[in-house]
Amino acid sequence: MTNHIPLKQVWPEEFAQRYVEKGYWDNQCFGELLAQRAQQFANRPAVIGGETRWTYQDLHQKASAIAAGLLQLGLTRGARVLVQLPNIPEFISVVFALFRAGMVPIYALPAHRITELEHFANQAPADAYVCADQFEGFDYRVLARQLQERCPQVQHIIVVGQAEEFTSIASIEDTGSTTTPVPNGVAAATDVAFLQISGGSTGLSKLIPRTHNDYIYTLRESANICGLSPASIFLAALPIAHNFPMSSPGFLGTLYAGGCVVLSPSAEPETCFALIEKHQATFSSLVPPLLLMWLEFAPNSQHDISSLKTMQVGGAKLIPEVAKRVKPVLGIQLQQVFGMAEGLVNYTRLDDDEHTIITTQGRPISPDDEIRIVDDQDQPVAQGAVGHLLTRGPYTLRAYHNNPAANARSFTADGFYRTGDIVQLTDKGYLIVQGRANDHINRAGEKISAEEIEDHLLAHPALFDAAVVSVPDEYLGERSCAFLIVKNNEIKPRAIEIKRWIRERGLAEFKVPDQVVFVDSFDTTAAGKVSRKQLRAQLSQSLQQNHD
Ligand code: OOB
Repeated sequence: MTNHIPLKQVWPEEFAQRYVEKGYWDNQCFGELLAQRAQQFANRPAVIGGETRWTYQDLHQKASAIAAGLLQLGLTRGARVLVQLPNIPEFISVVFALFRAGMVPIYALPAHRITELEHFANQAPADAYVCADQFEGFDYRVLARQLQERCPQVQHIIVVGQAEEFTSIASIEDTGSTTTPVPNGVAAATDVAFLQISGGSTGLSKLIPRTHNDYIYTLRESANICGLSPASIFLAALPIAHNFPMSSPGFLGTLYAGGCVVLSPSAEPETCFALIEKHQATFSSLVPPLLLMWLEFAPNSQHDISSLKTMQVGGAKLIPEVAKRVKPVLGIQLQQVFGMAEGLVNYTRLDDDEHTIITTQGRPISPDDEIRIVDDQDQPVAQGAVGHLLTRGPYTLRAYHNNPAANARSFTADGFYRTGDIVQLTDKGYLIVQGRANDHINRAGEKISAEEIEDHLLAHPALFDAAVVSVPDEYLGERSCAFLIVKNNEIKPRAIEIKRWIRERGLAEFKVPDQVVFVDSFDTTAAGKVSRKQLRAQLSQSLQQNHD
């Protein structure tokens, strides 16, 4: 078993000092936070999922027992644990157990498959993997076996449900409940609490280290900004491994405020409306394409969703025409959220005027979130002009985990993170997102790196070249289109074969190109060589023109 020293994310001393002095970082770790909430809200409901209902006490006891059980198993403080769980209560008990024991979860999405898991497991590197037995017809134990074969450093496989040859979470909890409890505050607040997955704008996903201090600060402020209280009931509709439903204010913000989290297995309006009515949910969060589905569904629904007061919408651009419909159709207050797993989160405020709520993506959480908007040469643009968003602050990362090449690209010399977003700053300090500088496809809030998919396409024996571009889509916001050139003398594969190829490479379903177009050449009109970026822009445009 690897002996880890706890991971740190380092801010320069003067910044760290300022963030402590201003009270942003309050030196608490997640283990202590849950213990405190269990005292304050002992018998109040904390988590509901399916037939399971846990009070704060229950959640605390389970997290304590699982933490002790994980140590019994041989994992130690600082161990890195790949967690791939759907929206089930054990997601929450397991991550709090890991926080409590000073171990570091890495959040894979339920949609990820072996190629992505292998990458995370190597990059971390991971000592253990926690998965569900099955979800939505997919057997994660099969994935666990592949992972064990490919990544022998992943020594422990822990399964929620039927474990087969692996260790069940229930047995870990049982063992742990009879052993000495782990202290609440074993982790330092300055330790990395978990590794979040980046959208992966260039190539493979990067790992984002977030500390107890910086993340708990965002929870406290998000809970305030969103008006949460112990009476708040959050319907978690999106997969909670995403940063947005995790903490903006999400399930962790809800628990921070002493509220109750209701876990939905899917974001489909039919499932969610029934759960809202049943549990009297007061708020939820959605990406724009799902909001559209909810808006279509609502007028014909028999469910009473009048308990719902606010809806956070983010992850991708919400167009004002859709934003305008939220209040009249759903009868709830819209709150736009523009955030990133790397840190910076912006919210429209509940008392902002309608125009601001509908036309902007909000303003930063913290007075110490520094925003810089620059041109291609990193020079500040005029006030109100469009440019690249750079940011630094008390909860924005200073470096990715184990990735010097990405770090060299992603930060300025003075520590600003290059978000890759093209924005405009209003004179009231609100951001309006205009687009992306780099080539990723924002497919219904899931980020896909064009380069990553191109690499997999180029491995196909019949393909000579590939360019993956984003195309505007009425429902998804953006969809992916793969332009392909076949090798001389090769027979053109069918689109369905190309899609199968990507699936069989072990990638998440959302990365399978929505559309495949074969071309004879990348007919670049510009003289000489064009960059991949220009090429993708031209191809995307050609497709749109053909459709006009
Ligand atoms: C959230 O986090 P990520 O890490 O999956 O993706 C971040 C990227 C941003 O850089 C931006 O390109 C896009 O997603 N994005 C938006 C947006 N919110 C995120 N683009 C336009 N309008 C918005 N409202 O997606 C995320 C994390 C925390 C809170 C909310 C979203």
